Amino acid sequence: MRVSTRSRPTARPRTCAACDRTCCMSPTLYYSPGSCSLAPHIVLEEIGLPYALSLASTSDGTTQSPAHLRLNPKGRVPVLVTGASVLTEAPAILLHLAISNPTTNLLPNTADGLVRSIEWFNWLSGTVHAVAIRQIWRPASFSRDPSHHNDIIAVGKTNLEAAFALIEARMSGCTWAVGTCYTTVDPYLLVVFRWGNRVGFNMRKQYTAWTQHALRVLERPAVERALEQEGISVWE
Ligand SMILES: N[C@@H](CCC(=O)N[C@@H](CS)C(=O)NCC(=O)O)C(=O)O
Repeated sequence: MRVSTRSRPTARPRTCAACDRTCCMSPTLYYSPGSCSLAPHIVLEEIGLPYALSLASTSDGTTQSPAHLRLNPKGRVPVLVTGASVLTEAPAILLHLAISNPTTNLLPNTADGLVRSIEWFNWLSGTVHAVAIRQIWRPASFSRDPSHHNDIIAVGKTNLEAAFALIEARMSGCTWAVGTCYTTVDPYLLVVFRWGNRVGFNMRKQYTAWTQHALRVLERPAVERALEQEGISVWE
C-alpha cells in the first residue's frame, strides 16, 4: 500500500530506489504500524514537508518478502528512501531528518546534547529493542528450541523492567529526554513506552515520570496525526 499523505512537490527527477523509476525527491518511509518506524513517521509529520508512506508489515511477513529484502537486506523497517538514497536504522533516519531540516530544531544545539542523543539511541535500539523487546516478541530469534522460548520471554521481561527503571529515573524531573527542548529522541521514547503497554506493563502506574513525558509528547499535533494515520493508540 502506498499512501501519499501530502501533494508531491516539484523537484528534480532522479532514479528512485523505492520504485525504480524516475520520480521526484520526496522521501518515502517504509513503515509498519506501531513499530519503531513510528518515530521517524512522527518526525516527518513534525517537519511538515511532502512525503509518502509505504506499508511493509512486520506481522504478515512483508518485511521478509523478496521486494522488501531487495530494498533493505536486513528485512526490517524503518527504511527511508529519498531518490537514490536508501537509509535504514531508526536512529540514523531520525538524525538524518533532524540534521537535514535544521529549522525544525529537532536536533540538540550543543555538542553535549548531540552526544546524549546518540547515548539514548544506541541503548534504546540495542539493549532495549534488539535484546529485551526481541526476547519477548521474537524468542525464536534466540533459540531454535521452542521449549526454551518461555524462559527467553521471562528473561526479556526482566531485562525490560531493568531498562524501564533506568528510563523512569532519567525522566524524573526532566521535561524532555535531552536538554530543555523536544528532540527526535522523544518520539522514539514514546514508541518504547507504547511497547511497554503492549507487553502488559501498567505504564501509568509503574512509570509515572515517563508517563508525564509520554503525555507531553502526545500533546503534539504531529504525534496525533502519525498515530491516527497508523490507526494505533499508545495505550493499547
Ligand atoms: N536496528 C533496527 C531495528 C529495526 C527493527 O527491528 N524493526 C522491526 C520493527 S520494530 C522489524 O522490522 N521487524 C521485522 C522482522 O523482524 O521481521 C533499527 O533501529 O531500525
